[in-house]
Amino acid sequence: MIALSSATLRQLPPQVLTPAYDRSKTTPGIAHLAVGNFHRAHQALYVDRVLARPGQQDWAIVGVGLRDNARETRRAAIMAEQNGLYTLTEFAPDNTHTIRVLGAITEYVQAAKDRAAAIRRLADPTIKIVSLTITEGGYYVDASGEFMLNDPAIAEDLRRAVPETAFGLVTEALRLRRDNGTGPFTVMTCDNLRDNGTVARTAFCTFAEARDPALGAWIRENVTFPSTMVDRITPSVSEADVARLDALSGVADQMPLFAEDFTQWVIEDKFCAGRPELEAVGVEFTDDVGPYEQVKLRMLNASHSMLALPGLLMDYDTVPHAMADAGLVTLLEQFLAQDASPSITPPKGVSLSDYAHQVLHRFRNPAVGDQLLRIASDSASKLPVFWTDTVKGVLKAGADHRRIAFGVACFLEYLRGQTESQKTYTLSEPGLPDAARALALGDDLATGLTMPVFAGWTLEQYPAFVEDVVKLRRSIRTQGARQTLTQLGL
Ligand code: CS2
Repeated sequence: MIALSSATLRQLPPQVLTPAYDRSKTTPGIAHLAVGNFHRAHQALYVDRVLARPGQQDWAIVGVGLRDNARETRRAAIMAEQNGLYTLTEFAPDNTHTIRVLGAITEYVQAAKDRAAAIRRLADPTIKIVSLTITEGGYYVDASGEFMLNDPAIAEDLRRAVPETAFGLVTEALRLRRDNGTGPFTVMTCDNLRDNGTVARTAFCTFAEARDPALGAWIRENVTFPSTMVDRITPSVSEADVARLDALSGVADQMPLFAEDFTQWVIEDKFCAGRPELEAVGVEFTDDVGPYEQVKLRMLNASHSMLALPGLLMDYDTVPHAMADAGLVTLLEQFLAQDASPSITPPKGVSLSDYAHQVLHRFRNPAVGDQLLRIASDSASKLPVFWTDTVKGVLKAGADHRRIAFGVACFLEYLRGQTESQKTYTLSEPGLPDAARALALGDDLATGLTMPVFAGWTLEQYPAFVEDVVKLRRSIRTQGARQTLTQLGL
């Protein structure tokens, strides 16, 4: 197999598509913070396409790794060895696939190695957009929409001379830009949050104001924070996947990735320092991302969680495996049609029943084999984003709340880390402090509902719902999630 780097790019097997532009003639105009699989399979693909268009060579990406751990060091080393190149294999539901080498990330900076240098890199006048995927829980904005200035991680970063968080790096880079007269860059969030541009604006501006009021005011005045809706199912990549993907491509890529063939990106057209011609490569620009985002978060992401939490308890491992369970499919079909849809105002021309159908079709894609554990991870940060509006709508309307009560019961039981056949799994709940998790694990099955996850759900007004969640939890503990789901009689 042939190793992947700029030197071998023209010698790769014919089934592998390669960048249709000369990478040496491009310069980064975008800096992306936190270069995970999703960014590499989504934004970097659109940028790869745009770089091949006339006059668009100034929009390559400099990736910025924020974490300070062995995984990040390895990522940076591979990025260097492979000159930022990697393969993306896109699988259609009929198992046909396309393999391409993406070349959009032409430079990689491991911020932890030299934070001041990373700040200077962002401050370079050629950078027009700083985009980010720092996860749903990464914005430190609470249920009432306030940035958590008192959170220890934030409070500490505010005191550091050279900060370490995304907020700190961006604030200090913008200070240099203001002082040098370079002007602002756009800060573009690509995380799954409701009204993500506003959340990003709140987070970055509040942080900056707390650090330096005058700078904060300048940022509020000059920087734009477009909202975005991003969509592409991108599973985690195991060692076995690496071997499988490399065998398929014939390329010895140390960090290959795969995704479904579906992709969508809708962006609010609000760029204070210009933007690439992304509309030419499939991105939709709009004045109001809200309706797109409602549909995506409350249908796709919400039903992903609605599948993953019970699915894990029922001993399934991947989405397509769980989708072979008729009980779970009925749960999702009804959740989408009866619980989520009634409170959604879709964009013009979008049919919610078609969308629901398409979501289930995407979940069935056998080649993607997305992991339930990946989807369940950080549920404490995701559920407030994905489920809150639906739950509030159902409860307020006095509608049938069985499915959401079951989903909530499964979430609380999932926190115990054990399937119904007593197999254990490793939880990844960075947004859930131990004290909050303890609330879910005690003998009083109602106290779990007092966790911050449910803030704003006004559950105290719905005792019948609370009672049902408790009953369902008891049932899951004694009879298992599968039996409990059957007894729901959906
Ligand atoms: C998933 C998302 O992690 C999750 O909760 O629902 O990663 C999902 O796959 C993407 O948002 C799809 O666009």
